[in-house]
Amino acid sequence: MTAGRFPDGFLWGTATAAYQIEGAVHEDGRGLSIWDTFSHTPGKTFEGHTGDLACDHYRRWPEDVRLMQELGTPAYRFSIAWPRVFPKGAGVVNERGLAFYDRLVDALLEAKITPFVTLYHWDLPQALQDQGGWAERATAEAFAAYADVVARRLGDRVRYWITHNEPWVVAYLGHYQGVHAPGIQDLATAVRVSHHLLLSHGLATQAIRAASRQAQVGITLNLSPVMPASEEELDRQAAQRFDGLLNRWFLDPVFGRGYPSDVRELLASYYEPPEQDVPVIAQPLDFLGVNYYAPAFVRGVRLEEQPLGIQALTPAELQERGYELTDMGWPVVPEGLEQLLLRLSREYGPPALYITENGAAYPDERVDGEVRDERRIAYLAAHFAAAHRAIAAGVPLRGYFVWSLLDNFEWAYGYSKRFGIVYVDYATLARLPKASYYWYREVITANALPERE
Ligand code: IFM
Repeated sequence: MTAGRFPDGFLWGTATAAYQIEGAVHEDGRGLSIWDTFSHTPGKTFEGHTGDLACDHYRRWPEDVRLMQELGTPAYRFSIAWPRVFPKGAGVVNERGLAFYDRLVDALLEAKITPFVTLYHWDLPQALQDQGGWAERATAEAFAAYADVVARRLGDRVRYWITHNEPWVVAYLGHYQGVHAPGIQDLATAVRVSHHLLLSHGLATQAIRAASRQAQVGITLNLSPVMPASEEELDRQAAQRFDGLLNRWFLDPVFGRGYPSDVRELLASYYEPPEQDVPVIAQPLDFLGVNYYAPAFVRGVRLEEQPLGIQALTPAELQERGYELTDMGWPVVPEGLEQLLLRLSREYGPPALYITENGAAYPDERVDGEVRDERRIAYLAAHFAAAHRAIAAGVPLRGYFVWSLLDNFEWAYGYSKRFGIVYVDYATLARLPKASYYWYREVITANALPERE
């Protein structure tokens, strides 16, 4: 690899998720998801925002594919809405829902864009939640049945499959902190859920492989280096614990090592995953998807005071320590990405890695018909450079998906946070490529980082 250039065939892309962009929540027989319920519950999202209309991608997808084609991205990661395929979560397949993804896949291939399909990006059918959701083992089985149907339908054209997006977020933000759907606040439930998500990953991987011989299957985890607030023992132990909960609890079983014993012990009084499931989770993977935004900075709290003994540093504290923050209050630390990729490669030896999400929210404004998002360009440039250094050091990184193609529904933050490289005017739903879109196009064309000015 020559200086600044990425390997030939490197897959540049953008990423989105169904509930965040599609809208059309009652169209073509779609059933309700837990995010419909949650976002319509007063007080749960910023100013009561919902995904009812979102970016109206369900109707405007041809324009969005055109935007990708003009960008020149060789790949696109999107998710399938389970409640479009199975409005009740299981049972009768909704043909019209499947047909939407069929058309989208065909259009992408026509535009020479390789689809990366995520099967679960947080929109569980409400009907399954009504029966206990991910806290129930039956949901893992229903997920495998859904994976089977989708893989049989699209598997002749889709090669890359991602079972889950960020199971830690689903388990902890959805079932412990309760700030995501379904809004449960119970640690024991969160741990159970994390196990059923991992089990369902294993079952779905088997189903996808049985349905399509060309399938390349992976899982996307949100991973971060964890930094202690200080060198004090209490903080260092908290960092070790959080690394266990966030990173190792998911990586270790997926890579065939079983659950890490220190975390098992920490969580034992809440839930103990059954041993017989561990080999199911450990299906050989074709790749690991990594979502990286920032490291985690934590301080220790006595376990008698708080169940996990971990407290995240606040954005104000991070700023005091000199970190630049994005609009999410997340610190900009590109070296964290390099460090993470090196660790994954060294400790887990994945056959291939993809950065399945990386990007930043900034309060973009349209001025004279342009969005000059220089800070996003700087963020991406620094992270691309970090990825480049990791590749040069031997990490098998094969592609990079920028989050996100479009500004979209940022979950509990509604439309108040903009991550897109294309600006969406929510009053008209018009799309306007930002400066970062044109900058990214240059990177892709050159397959290299632009010369420094
Ligand atoms: O918007 C989310 C996405 O759905 C999952 N990963 C993080 C993004 C930014 O918060």
